[in-house]
Amino acid sequence: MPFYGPDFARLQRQDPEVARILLDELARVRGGLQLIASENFTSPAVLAALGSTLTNKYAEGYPGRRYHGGCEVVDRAEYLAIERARALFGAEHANVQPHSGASANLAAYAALLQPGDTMLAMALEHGGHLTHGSKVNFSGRWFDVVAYGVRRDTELIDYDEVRDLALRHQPKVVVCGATAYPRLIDFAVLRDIADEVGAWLLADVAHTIGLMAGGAIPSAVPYADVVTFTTHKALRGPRGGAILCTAELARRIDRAVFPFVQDGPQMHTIAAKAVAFGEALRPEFAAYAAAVVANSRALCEALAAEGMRPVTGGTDNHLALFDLRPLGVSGAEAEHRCAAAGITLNRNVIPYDPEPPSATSGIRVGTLCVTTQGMGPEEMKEVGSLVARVVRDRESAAAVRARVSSMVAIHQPYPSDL
Ligand code: DSN
Repeated sequence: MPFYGPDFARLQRQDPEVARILLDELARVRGGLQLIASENFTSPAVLAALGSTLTNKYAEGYPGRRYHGGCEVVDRAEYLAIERARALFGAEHANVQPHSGASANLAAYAALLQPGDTMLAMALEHGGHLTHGSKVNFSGRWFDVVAYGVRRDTELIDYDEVRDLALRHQPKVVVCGATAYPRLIDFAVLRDIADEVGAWLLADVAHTIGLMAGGAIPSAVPYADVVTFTTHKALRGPRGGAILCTAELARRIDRAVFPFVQDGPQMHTIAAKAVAFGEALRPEFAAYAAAVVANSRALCEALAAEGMRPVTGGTDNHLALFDLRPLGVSGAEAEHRCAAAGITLNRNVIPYDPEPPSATSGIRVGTLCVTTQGMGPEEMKEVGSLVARVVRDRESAAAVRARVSSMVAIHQPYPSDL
């Protein structure tokens, strides 16, 4: 049976143009190495839920309290997703309706802040996220944002600076979580800081929630009032967001998601989130999360051995950030050279980067995809040397691509006999 299932033949007959795009994308991921730190490969079971008739159902409101009729079946999917999320993270309350991480953050801010209120969050250029107060995002336009960063010498979060800024600016919310920070975040210290100034602590752990679910790194849930996350990164679920919070904030969060920020939830995605949470509750997922971190360390060491400087000196999670200035190649050029060899990664600003985001001095790599494909530390050593070879020498792209093809041929994300 072809991977996309029996209905794929119908799509090919009806709309060959779209069918071609689906096949070409499958061929792209099958033919190369995916090192984007925020991507993963969902299971066929998650894809099956996503491709289901639940996409048709309008279900504004919450299970048992809908504004549309006929929700008795989809209610079961949402109850299941909520219960599994609560069990997985030991959370008092879960909202599984946010369409994305950005929607989850928008709802969390709406629950805790009024426009013009002050929030303290990590600067985008030091590893934070667009929705943590960037000037080009709603969060930076609607709130009075005070940014903290990392120290120049250690490239680690400067918790003394966070405390000083909190005492000086008295934020209503302290935001933590990052998209390009390779180390653990000390949620206990941030909890203390938030308590000192009477602020809420919001942890946006979109990148690391799957590692927390698998027990590979400490969880933010016991410390934060609100935890936002995406379900498609380390958690390996469908594209989407979710929010965990204390019982005290449950009603505020629910009302912020619906009706304030969103209307009809995507019930097919919620069913797929339930599938992913169910997968993450299994013991195999803990093994996956541990393997992701082991692979990340191995890849980081391999690239460091090739002369790339790891920001902070290493990694504790699924990603690593490298300063390429020792090699004399910009992040953008490295991204381009890797792409020519079938290796997908992204350029990334490094802390105190003298280059603009369009060029950058760095790259970010992650091991979520390659670990799902079954690669281990030995393969990471080779991946590190292939990346370094093509970054140094663009003429080696064809040779590197050939080796990449052989590696992924025996570690296919989606075998064709599914
Ligand atoms: N910032 C994106 C990334 O980490 O790739 C996710 O929102």
